[in-house]
Formats: sequence, structure tokens, C-alpha cells
Amino acid sequence: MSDTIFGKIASGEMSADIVYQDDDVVAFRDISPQAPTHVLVIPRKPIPTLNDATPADAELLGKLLLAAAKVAEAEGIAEGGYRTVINCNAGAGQTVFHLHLHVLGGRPLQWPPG
Ligand code: D5M
Repeated sequence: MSDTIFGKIASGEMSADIVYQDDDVVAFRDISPQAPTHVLVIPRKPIPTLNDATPADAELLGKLLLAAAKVAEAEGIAEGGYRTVINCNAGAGQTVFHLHLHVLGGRPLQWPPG
């Protein structure tokens, strides 16, 4: 579980600015925020990339999205608009190989993303 920094955050071995957690997911502020609100939502289960998720993870993936919406509401960005992003593999910019969902908001967001 603790083989990546996010695994260590999930297990409590490493500290983070946690904004929400339950039995299945942990949400914490990104160390290098790209927007006024930038929170990462991770499963406690160490799934490296979205490609590694299986049908057995379907409920967990739903919980990630619901946690993201809960975080957006708590951060006050739900109505103004926010973006959720999962970078999958290095070509898409993934640098930490423990599945994570970015929640970004608090400023106008351009489309398409770079
Ligand atoms: O996103 C990985 C993100 O993880 C990137 O935005 C920086 C962030 N990061 C890296 N280390 C930490 C710690 N220790 N706390 C909080 N945030 C962190 P990716 O989609 O893989 O590019």
C-alpha cells in the first residue's frame, strides 16, 4: 500500500493537507496547486493507473467521483464550476502511479486543456 507517496499519505505514513477521508478514499490539497482549489482524491487501494482498474473496482471508482463532488461542495466551487481530471500514464502527464482524480476550480478553466 505504501509504495508511492500517495500510498504513504493513504496509510498515514506521510502527512498531507487532508480535506476529506472515509474508509475508501482520501482527498488532500495538491502540493503544487494549478487553481485556487486543487484537491486530489485517491482510493486507499493502490491502483497504479485508470488502465489497471477492473470491474471489481466499479463501486470504488464511483466513490471517487462522489467524493470529488463532496469536496467541490465543501470548497465552495460546486456552483461556479470545477473540473475533474485523471491523467493516465506519462504521456498524459501522470507522475504519481497511484490513481488520483484532480479537482480544480476557483478560476475560469479553458477548454481544451493543454
Ligand atoms: O499529478 C500528481 C500531482 O501530485 C501533482 O499535481 C503534484 C501532486 N503531488 C505530488 N506530491 C504530492 C504530495 N506529497 N502532496 C500533495 N500533492 C502532491 P499527476 O496527475 O500524476 O501529474
